[in-house]
Amino acid sequence: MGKFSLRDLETGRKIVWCPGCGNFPILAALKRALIELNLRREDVVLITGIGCHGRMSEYVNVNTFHTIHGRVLPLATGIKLANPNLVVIGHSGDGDAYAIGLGHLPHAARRNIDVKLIVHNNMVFGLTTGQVTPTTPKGVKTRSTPYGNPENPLNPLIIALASGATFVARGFSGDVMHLKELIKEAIKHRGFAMLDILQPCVTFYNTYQYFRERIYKLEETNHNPKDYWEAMKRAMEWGNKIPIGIFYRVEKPVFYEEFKHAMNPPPALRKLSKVDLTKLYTMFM
Ligand SMILES: Cc1ncc(C[n+]2csc(CCOP(=O)(O)OP(=O)(O)O)c2C)c(N)n1
Ligand code: SF4
Ligand SMILES: [Mg+2]
Repeated sequence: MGKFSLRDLETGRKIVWCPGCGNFPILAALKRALIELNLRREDVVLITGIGCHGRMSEYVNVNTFHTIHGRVLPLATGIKLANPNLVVIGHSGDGDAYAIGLGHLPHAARRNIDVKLIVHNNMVFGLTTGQVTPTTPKGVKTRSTPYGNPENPLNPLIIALASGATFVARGFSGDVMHLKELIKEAIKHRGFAMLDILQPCVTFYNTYQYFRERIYKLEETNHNPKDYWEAMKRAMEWGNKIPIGIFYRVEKPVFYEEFKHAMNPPPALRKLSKVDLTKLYTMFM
């Protein structure tokens, strides 16, 4: 039995996502994962970016921060470094994480900041009514590419792997139980974890059927998540078959262990009585 129930996680806020949106299973999977991990609600911090996915912070009754567009990772980094006892989970969109916020991803990965980045990858800007993003497949007609997207999409898993991420996974909104397990594994991982979720936007880019016909699970193959080059190879696979599951998972020292001189104790855990502000005051006098 967890330390809180599904009812404790309710906020009472009206859910405004379109009926059938792929965000619903992500919300359900996250709540179940938090309960099954037996965490304390006060230890969980949920940070969201701007977009339809951003509503997550209004629908889960834990510590939340709805930040500005693209800045989920800087905020998550600051919170985790201030208090490493917290479980810091960022929810971002493909626009949020891979367009305006892309600069932050390689750095969080290479530093092995112990935060989780869960990307609701619906391959469009959902909230602003369906424009092209860096993950929209080539040729797809969107609100901003009425003749078809002329660009090649980027591959977020390859970026995470190439940058040194220690946990890289992909889930699908159409399989909520599998998704719940992936979220649990990402949260349990000690280090930077990126979970990209194929999240159909039923209003502007409904990919449910497309993915249902193509996805397969890595754990049902002989895939070894400790093998970096095997992970890279699987991450490149995109066509008639699309893998989901854990691509890569290894243990490495996390950032605050490498940064001990500034983290002893971490800022949020320092005794306020020991802080001498005299020098700071005199600077401004
Ligand atoms: C700095 C800034 N630029 C642009 C916007 C406008 N804007 C709001 S949501 C959004 C796109 C969101 O797309 P995504 O991150 O994929 O989230 P989704 O709505 O698909 O969940 C944009 C461009 C903004 N809010 N702030
Ligand atoms: S616009 Fe798309 S992503 Fe946004 S709530 Fe509607 S279906 Fe979901
Ligand atoms: Mg999006």
